[in-house]
Parts: sequence; structure tokens; C-alpha cells
Amino acid sequence: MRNSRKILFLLLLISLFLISSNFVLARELEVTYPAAGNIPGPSSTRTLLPDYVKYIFNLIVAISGIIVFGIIVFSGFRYATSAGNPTTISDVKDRIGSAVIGMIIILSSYLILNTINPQLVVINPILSTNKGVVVYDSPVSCTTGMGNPESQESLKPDVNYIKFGVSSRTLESLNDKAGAVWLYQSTDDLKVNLYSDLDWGGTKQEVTSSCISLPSTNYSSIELAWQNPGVYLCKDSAAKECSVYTSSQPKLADGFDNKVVSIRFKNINDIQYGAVLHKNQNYQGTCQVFAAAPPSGLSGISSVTVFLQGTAQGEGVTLYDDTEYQGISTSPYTSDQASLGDFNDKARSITIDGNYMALLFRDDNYGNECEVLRDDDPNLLIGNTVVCKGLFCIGGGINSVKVIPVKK
Ligand SMILES: [Ca+2]
Ligand SMILES: [Ca+2]
Ligand SMILES: [Ca+2]
Repeated sequence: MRNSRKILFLLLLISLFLISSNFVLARELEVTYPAAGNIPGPSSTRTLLPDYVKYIFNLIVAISGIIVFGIIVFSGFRYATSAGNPTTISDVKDRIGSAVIGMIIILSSYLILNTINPQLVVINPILSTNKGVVVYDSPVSCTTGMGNPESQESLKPDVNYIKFGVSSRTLESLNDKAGAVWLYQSTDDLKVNLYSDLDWGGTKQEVTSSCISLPSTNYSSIELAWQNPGVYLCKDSAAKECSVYTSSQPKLADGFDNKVVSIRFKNINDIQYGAVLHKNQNYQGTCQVFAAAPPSGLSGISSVTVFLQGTAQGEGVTLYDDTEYQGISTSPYTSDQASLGDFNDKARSITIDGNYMALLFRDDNYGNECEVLRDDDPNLLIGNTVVCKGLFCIGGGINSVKVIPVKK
């Protein structure tokens, strides 16, 4: 009897989860959103999945909170009127226990989703295709088993090796030794130098072929200078220790979160990169936009929107004080607006006509929470971060806008 009640209650919660998910997703699709959970392609700026998860989660917590509250009130009432009947008391305890367990299950499912999600959405051509170098601590033959460090290891069990995707200030983990270097998956777009001292100091040894066996010299640091076009986010102002981005990433490469101090752009022909650097993961928090390398001094960067610079064309960015492009609208902007004046905090939908990308800011002078939009949005209250309402949102609404010409 008790067990069947528990099962019934869990089933109710699960079906609520499913019903509310479908309900929210359907509503999102109604307002012509891209399909939920789309993995961002090279041209996409936004990852919608975290927004959906957040939205669904909030709804479920609200509904479950009401249910749990209702159960506790009802159980409390039954307890008060039980007149010490042991069956009623144990039944009441049971109900409250089930409600709490249900709540815990919902909260942990969110934690799991939240943990898995960043990995689902991170794709970086360079960082995920395992391009880089393998450095061996003692000389190995370039002809035998070089294509696969694992087989090299089986040939010579005492040889240690480490894979590098970006420069390293130290080869401490190889006891400051490099006996051989093998470049894998990439030869054209990567230049590799070994240095006798830490921090790329002392004498430099260029690695000129895809595999090099070195004399028994000690090396203490390695530089991987990527040549391919993209946005380079670097841990040092000399731009030696960099991760490369050719598409927007809700999370920086391993070891680069909050560690980026400088940015570089490598462009080819008519492709010119630009980047919006966000303080938080998933393109949230404050942001700054760059189309050329600034002096170093960046800090706290956790995600990046990569775009291609374009020429201004089209009407521009228009804001409306109602959803679905209704109500009073601003005149189309083709240049930055440090304050929207009377229109501050009023925008509820946005259209972008032509080759533009819009950066929306919560405060005047491009301050506070920022959000990048490339396309029209009929409802800035759903699935967005910059416009918010309620107790926990101070000054929630757009006060300033940057209008950036991009290639679409
Ligand atoms: Ca950060
Ligand atoms: Ca929206
Ligand atoms: Ca505001």
C-alpha cells in the first residue's frame, strides 16, 4: 500500500516533468525558435540548450514546490487531527518523506544535466580533433611506431611522452627532457619550437619536420605557434600560450577559464575574425567586443562568441516595447547607442535587418549583463538573459546597444 503510493507519487512527478517539458518546448517553437538543443554550428552565436534547461527547471521547481507545500500542509492537518492514531501518523510521515525524496530527485536531475551539458555543447575543431604534438623524453626512432605513441610505448616501456595542444612554459612533467617530437594530425598549420629554459627562454630549437629525433639536449619549454586563421585567446601578453577558436564556444579550452590575458586575430584574405568575450560561461555576464587586438589586460574571460566582420548593410536593429514586434519601436540603429533614454528597460522584442549583430546591455554605457543576438527575437523575456523581471533582477532591461556589422 505504502509502496504503491510512493510509486504513484514518483510517476506523477515524472509525468509532470514530461508534460511541462513538452509544454515549454512547444511554446518556444511557436515563437519560431530554432530547435531546442541544437549544437551550435560555426555561424551560430547562441546555445539555447542551457536556456531551455534553466526555463524547464524553474517551472518544475515551482510546480513541485507547490505540490510539496500542499502535501506538507495536508499531512500536517491530518497529523493534527489524528488524535495520536499510530497508523495515521506513520502515513503522514510516509507522505512527507516521499515529497522530500521527489524534490531531491528533481534537484539532482538538474545537477546531472548541468554537468553533462557543457560537454555536449563544446566543439572546437582544433581542440577536439587532437591536433598537436607528442613529446618523448628520450630519443625514439621516427620510423618505428611513431604514428601512435601507445605503440611506441609498447616498443620501449621506459619512454615517457606527453601530448601538447598548446604551448607550455615548462617540460617539468618530462623532467625537462625532449628526445623526440612528433606532430600529429597537422603539419602545415603548426610551428613548434623547443627552448632550453623555462618560459620559452634560452636557445631555441625549431621542429622543422613532422617528426624529429633530438640529440640528448635538455629542453624546458615548448611553443606551439598555430598558423591557422581564428581567434587566439592567450594566457600571456606575448601570445605564446594560446587556444584557438573558429566558432563560438560556451566554455573555453581546458585550463583557459579565467586565465586569458590577451587576444589575437589571424585572418586570411577577406575573412576577418572578431570576438565578443564574456565573463561567464554560456555567453553570460558582462562582455567586451573586439575586432582587433587590444593591449593585453583581459581578465575573467569564460566564453567566446566568434564572428566574421562584415560591411554595414540593411536597416539595422529595431527594438519594440511589446512582444511579437508590436507596440512602440525605436528608429533602426546602425550604430552603437550608449543609452536608450526613455526606452531604457522597455524592449520586449527585436528585429535585425541586414548584416548586423546586436549586443544588448542591461545598463547604460554597455554595462552589466550582456547578450549577443544575430537574429530577430519576438520575445526577449523568454530564453534570454539580459532582460529579466522579478525580485532577483536589478535594472532588468536593455539600456544600451552595440551594433556590429558582420558577415552572415
Ligand atoms: Ca569568468
Ligand atoms: Ca527570446
Ligand atoms: Ca536596465
